Amino acid sequence: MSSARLQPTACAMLSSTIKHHCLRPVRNGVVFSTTSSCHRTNRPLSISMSASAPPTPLEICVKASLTVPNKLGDCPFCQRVLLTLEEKHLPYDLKLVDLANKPEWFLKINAGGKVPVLKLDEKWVADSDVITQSLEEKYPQPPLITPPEKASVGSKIFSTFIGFLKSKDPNDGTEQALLDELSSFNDYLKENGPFINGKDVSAADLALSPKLYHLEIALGHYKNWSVPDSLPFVKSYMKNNIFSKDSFIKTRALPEDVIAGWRPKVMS
Ligand SMILES: N[C@@H](CCC(=O)N[C@@H](CS)C(=O)NCC(=O)O)C(=O)O
Repeated sequence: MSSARLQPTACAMLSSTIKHHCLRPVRNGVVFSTTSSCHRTNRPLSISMSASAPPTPLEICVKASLTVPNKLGDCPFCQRVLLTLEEKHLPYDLKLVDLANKPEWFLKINAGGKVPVLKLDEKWVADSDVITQSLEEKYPQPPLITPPEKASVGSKIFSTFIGFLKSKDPNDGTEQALLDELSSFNDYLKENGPFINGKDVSAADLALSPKLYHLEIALGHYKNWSVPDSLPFVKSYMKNNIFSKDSFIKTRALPEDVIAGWRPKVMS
């Protein structure tokens, strides 16, 4: 176990409550501990905490970086939950888990051995679908609900991306399958954007956007491929609407980790 030293400079500009959270000590089995608000230097406390924010930061186990010690790793499901916490202005403590060598304390919390896992009401909750749903119920403000009829928009992009990424045969149709999904998404955004539910970000964007980030980095690296210019709404959604959001920048994985994370799948 190692610990990351937190820089108190940014924290010092926040309230004493937040400052206390920023300087929380590293605990048993926890590689790194920080809170959601540590990096925000210019937000008044009244905005950075929701009305019903928990009295102490929510504990969340996430994947650790494969390439840099004490850094958040490349799990899109973890980023989805972190984005939800950020968008709801909920403070949290990250527990970085080395998935190649899962510690005992983590397997005790979650025998399934997968991240993310979030502690809510003294219970550890697994699976990003369940976690984000539970957060919405417990902390409804600001609401991030995507209407059911829009909730599955773009939901086939990730599987078709993986199919193309793993493909060794350029003529097997996997690239076209991905292009078809991206093209439908482009048409959808053109009619309904800029976000999946219109003008505001919602849960469906927070589920899809980490996957698009993986797509961009992994296909760029392993296939020298990028989203074509013929899909301007998808390109703009990624670059201007999502990837440039504060919450996204703060919770994204390092590109080196995304590349390292997909390597076994590409090589298999
Ligand atoms: N359906 C789960 C998937 C989570 C998942 O696959 N997490 C991966 C990391 S990206 C994991 O923990 N893998 C470790 C393992 O399978 O042993 C969710 O949405 O949370």
